[in-house]
Amino acid sequence: MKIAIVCYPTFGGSGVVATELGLELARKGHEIHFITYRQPVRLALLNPNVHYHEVNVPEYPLFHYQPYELALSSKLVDMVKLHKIELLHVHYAIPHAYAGYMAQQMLRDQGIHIPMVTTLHGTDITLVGKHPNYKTAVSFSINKSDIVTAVSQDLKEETYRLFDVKNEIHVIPNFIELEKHRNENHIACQRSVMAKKEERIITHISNFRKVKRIPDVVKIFYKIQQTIPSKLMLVGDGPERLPAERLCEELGIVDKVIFFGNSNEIDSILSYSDLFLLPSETESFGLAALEAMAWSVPVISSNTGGLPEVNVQGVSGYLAPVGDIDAMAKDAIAILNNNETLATFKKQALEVAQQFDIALILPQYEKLYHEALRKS
Ligand code: GMT
Repeated sequence: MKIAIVCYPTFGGSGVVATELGLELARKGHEIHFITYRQPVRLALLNPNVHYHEVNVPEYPLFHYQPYELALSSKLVDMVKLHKIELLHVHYAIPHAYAGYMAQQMLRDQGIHIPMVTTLHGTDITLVGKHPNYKTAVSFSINKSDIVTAVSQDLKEETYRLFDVKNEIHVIPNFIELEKHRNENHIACQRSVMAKKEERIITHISNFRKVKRIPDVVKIFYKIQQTIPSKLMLVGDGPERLPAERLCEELGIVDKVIFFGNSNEIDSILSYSDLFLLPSETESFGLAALEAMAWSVPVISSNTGGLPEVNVQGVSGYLAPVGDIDAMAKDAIAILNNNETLATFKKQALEVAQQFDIALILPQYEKLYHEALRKS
């Protein structure tokens, strides 16, 4: 099948999922065309079935806002015609589903019928999409999609609750490529760079936005390190990073926290981690938690959104209400306190992650692609 994948090329979860999905589809013999404004961070163009087409938005002083949707929909039309693409898979409703619908209409005018699959990732629904300024267009583009998927049952329910959506929403959870985690060659940096032998390594990875509750991450760690010799690895960058650095200073734990910024060493860091913290305000899935679990790292998270569908209470880790720093620190200490308990949780975290292996998830997308092609 020839498939165009539209996504955000950044470190965000939706871009990562879209890229890994495209790469795996290409490995299975599909021809994949990534269409976006920059080469996606996890995209290595070493596969003859993978193509990347950049969307350029020419700057013009008249425009206060440069019209990305316009450029994207034009690019989609051109690439569909040039490469005989059969299906559009857009990740993140705003503005991708909207631009995809426009491309479909332009192509229809030229006698080309191409179906569109839209995958909802979370913030396009729960944070940004529900804003009154976007809601009408988001509802419209979801309803106009031939197939709609959501990355968790919770996100599906939220979409029906917040929008006037008539379509069926199929739940296809995010996935992990477990083979990769068995390949030791990925481990580049040394554990000794992060912590002493006797110290536990605690990690958080995100885009450092308000929704991730970074101060909670720091405060939970502050409590943990009072009982357990440990270090905190903070990976990622965003508006909450600077306040977090200040908070570490205030709490006197600067020497126990490493800020990595946006790193390509995520696999190495996770491979040495003993615990992952994700106390988010909301999280439609929590891909970072799943990535940690795939490296046998137990998770302490909030019990919000789709997180309980990924992190299983008392099995892969523990969940607590948003903002309950004391409970999260107490649960973390319970896991880290002795080697046997930690080993049990590590083993269980991996077992839960195995249920999200890409080999189980990919066929679910392929099935829906065939359904979309039949419909169009
Ligand atoms: O978490 C973010 O702020 C990034 C955002 C995105 O769109 O890339 O992540 C969302 O999609 C991920 C992939 O499906 C999910 O794992 C995240 O839970 C979701 N984020 C939120 O719902 C806050």
